[in-house]
Amino acid sequence: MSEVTHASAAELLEHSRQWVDAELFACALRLEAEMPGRLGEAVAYALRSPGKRVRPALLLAAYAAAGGRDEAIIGVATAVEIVHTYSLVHDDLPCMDDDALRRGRPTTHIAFDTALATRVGYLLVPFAGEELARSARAMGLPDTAIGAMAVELFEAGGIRGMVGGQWLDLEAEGERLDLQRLMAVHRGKTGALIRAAVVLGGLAAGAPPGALAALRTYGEELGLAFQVADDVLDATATSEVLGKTAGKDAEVAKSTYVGLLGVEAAREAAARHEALGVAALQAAGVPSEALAALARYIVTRSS
Ligand code: GRG
Repeated sequence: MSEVTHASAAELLEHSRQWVDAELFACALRLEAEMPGRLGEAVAYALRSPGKRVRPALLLAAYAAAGGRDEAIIGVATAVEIVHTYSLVHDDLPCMDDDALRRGRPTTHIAFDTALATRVGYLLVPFAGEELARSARAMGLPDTAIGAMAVELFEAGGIRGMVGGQWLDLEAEGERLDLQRLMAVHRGKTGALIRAAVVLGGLAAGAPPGALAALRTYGEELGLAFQVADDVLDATATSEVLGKTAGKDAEVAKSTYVGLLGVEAAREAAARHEALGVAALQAAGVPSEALAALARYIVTRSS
């Protein structure tokens, strides 16, 4: 596996994008062959949509920081991106955020239809599980490690993570949440999968308990920072730059960091979470310029 500890965030993301895109496109081809017709086309459309690939980049950097060197790790990173892809397809559905634009293209239910987009999401979840297990086995990881990785990913995707956070978020529309409740939404909806990406990198590399705990703290802090930065971008950037509809939070009166604190204080909050995450790694002696660079990118990104 190529060395990633000294690269800039832009290089890390480009490396991750090229590597994970090749895997995602291969998955899309396989699924299209297995499911001829509109369903196969819709799954492939979702898998091929051009994201930033932040979660795979975090996973690859955490894996390298914990001493991992096996190239089959890309399959584990792809599994996390597939769970993320499902969440975007479902998040955009009319029964959730009801959005027509994602990653600069029509959302899956607009390009196809709502029933197909719903099925695409449901198909992608077990497919991510297969991808995770297949890659972890190819790496020769013991069943205990594979089990721990599966629990990490699917708990993060479930009621104690992404589904739970999204649920709270949808229920709270039009309501003014205090900072504590808003943090719980952000930690679940967005933070849990980002934390899982980082922890999976550590688990796959066989990181010792202290390093794993530090990676978990880093993932937790950066997951929160990611959504705070997202709140700022929703309020300050254009749809063209974001590739998704900007200004949506204000439109549906969603509680956000920007709504509660204002843009500047929200930016400062994101930077505080970045600092806490990076400090946890330093305190545990986990050396990673790559994870520090990605943390900086997460809070300063423009899309
Ligand atoms: C059953 C209630 C229920 C929920 C289903 C759909 C869902 C689970 C959860 C939605 C989670 C979600 C989409 C959270 C937003 C996370 C977020 C900030 C996404 C944008 O991530 P980026 O910027 O996007 O990394 P790209 O496009 O670059 O991959």
